Amino acid sequence: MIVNILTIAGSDPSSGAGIQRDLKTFDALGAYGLSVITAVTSQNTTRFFGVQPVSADMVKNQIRSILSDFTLDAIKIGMVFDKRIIQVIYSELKGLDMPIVLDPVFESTTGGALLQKDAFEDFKKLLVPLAYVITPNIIEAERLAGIKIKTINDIHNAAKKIQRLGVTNIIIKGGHLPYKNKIVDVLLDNKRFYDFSHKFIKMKNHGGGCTFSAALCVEIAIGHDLPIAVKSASKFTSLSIKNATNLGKGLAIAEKRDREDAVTALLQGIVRFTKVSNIYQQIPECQTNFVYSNTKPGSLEDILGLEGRIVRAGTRVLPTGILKYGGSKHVGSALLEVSKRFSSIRSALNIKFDKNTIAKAKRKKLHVLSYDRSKEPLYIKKKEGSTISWGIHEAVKNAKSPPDIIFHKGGIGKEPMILIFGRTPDDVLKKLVKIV
Ligand code: PXL
Repeated sequence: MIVNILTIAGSDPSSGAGIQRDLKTFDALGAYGLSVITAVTSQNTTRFFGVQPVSADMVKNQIRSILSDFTLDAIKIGMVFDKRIIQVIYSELKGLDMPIVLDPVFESTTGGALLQKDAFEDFKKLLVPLAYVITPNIIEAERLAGIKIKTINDIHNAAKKIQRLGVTNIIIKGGHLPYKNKIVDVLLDNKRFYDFSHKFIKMKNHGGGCTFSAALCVEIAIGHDLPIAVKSASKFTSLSIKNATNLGKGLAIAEKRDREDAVTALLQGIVRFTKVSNIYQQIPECQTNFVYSNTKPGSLEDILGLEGRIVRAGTRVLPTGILKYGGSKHVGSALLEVSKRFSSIRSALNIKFDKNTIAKAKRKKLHVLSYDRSKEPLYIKKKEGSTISWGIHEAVKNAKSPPDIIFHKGGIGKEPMILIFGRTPDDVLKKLVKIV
C-alpha cells in the first residue's frame, strides 16, 4: 500500500533539512511525498545565507492544487516563516479530517531564523491546534511552553503546558539534554506519558529533526499508534544520524541509505559464510548464492545477490562476480516467494542437500518445509524459470510461521537442494552454523 503524504515546508538547497529531507525520508520509507514550498532558503552545511518567502497566495494555490487532486493520508508542516503564510495554511487546512504532524522550526542548525518573531503568536494560536501531534525539541518546547527545561520532570511539565495550546499529543525530543550518555524523548499521548530512553549519538548533524517528524508522519499515515510510531521514527532517525556523512565542508548530513546498508550487510554475510569451518563441503554442484533485500521485495530487481556465485575451489570457498540487484535468479526467486507470504523473511542462501543436515535441523527445532519436484505440473515445467517459485509456493502455502529451511530432493537432472531463510544475512548464518 502506498500512502500519500504532503509536506508544507521550506526549501533547503543542501537537502539536509526542509522539503528535500522530508521527500527523501518519505521515499526511503516507501511513501509518496507531495510538497508545498513556503519559503526558499539559501544555506549550505557551513552557513545560512538568507531566506525569501513564497507569497501567501502562491502557498494557497499550491495547497489547493494538491488537495483537489490527491487523497492524502497525512500532512507534515515544517518551516512556515511568516504570519501571512501561517494564516493561509490555517484557512486551507482547518476542518480537514487528516492527521497533521507539526514540526515547530524556529531556527536552522546553520543559524538562520526560520520563523519571524512577529509570527510566533499566530503559530501558537492557529497552527498548534490544527495538529494531531507536535514534535518540538527542548529549545522549541521551552519557547512554546514558556519555561526553562533542565530535567525530565521539566519536559513533562512543558508537554502539559503545550497541550494547553490546543494540541492533544506532544513529543519532546530530548537530544539537547543528554544525561549519562542517554537521551529521553517524551511522548504525551493524550493523558499518558511515555519516556523513550535511547543512546545519545554525539554527532552534530543537519537534518535530524526533519527526518524524525517526516518518518513519524509516515508511521502515522500507515496507521500506527503513537507509541509505536515514535519508536520506529526514532530508530530510523538514529540510524540516519549514525550514518551522517560530511558531504559538504561543514555539518554532516543525516541520511539513511537503505541500499548501501543492504550491500554492507550482505557483503559481511558472504565473507563470514566463506569462513565457516569446512564450509566447502556444503557447496552444491550448482554453487551457492546468498541474497538479501532490506525492504519488502516486489520483484527480483529488489533483491541483492551475487551476479556470480560463491564457488568451491578444492577446500576453499570463494565469492565470484559482483553484488547486484537482480543478481540471483534461483535463490532470489525463492526469497521473493517466501517473502510474499512472510514479509519478515528478507535473506536466503542455498547449500548442498544431505538428509543428515535436515535431520539435524529438525533436532535443533528449526522450522523445516519441503516440496516434491516430481509433482511439478507440466505447464510449470514448460514455463522457463517458474519451477522454483512454484515449489516454494507449494512449501509455504499452508505454513503458519516463517520457514527456516525449505528443501527438495531433486528430480530427473535436477540437483536436490537446501535453502536457509532468515530476516537478515546474519540471521541466516546463525541457522547455518546450527546445522552444519
Ligand atoms: O531542521 C529544521 C529546518 C526546516 N526547514 C528548513 C531548514 C531547517 C534547518 O536548517 O533549513 C528549510
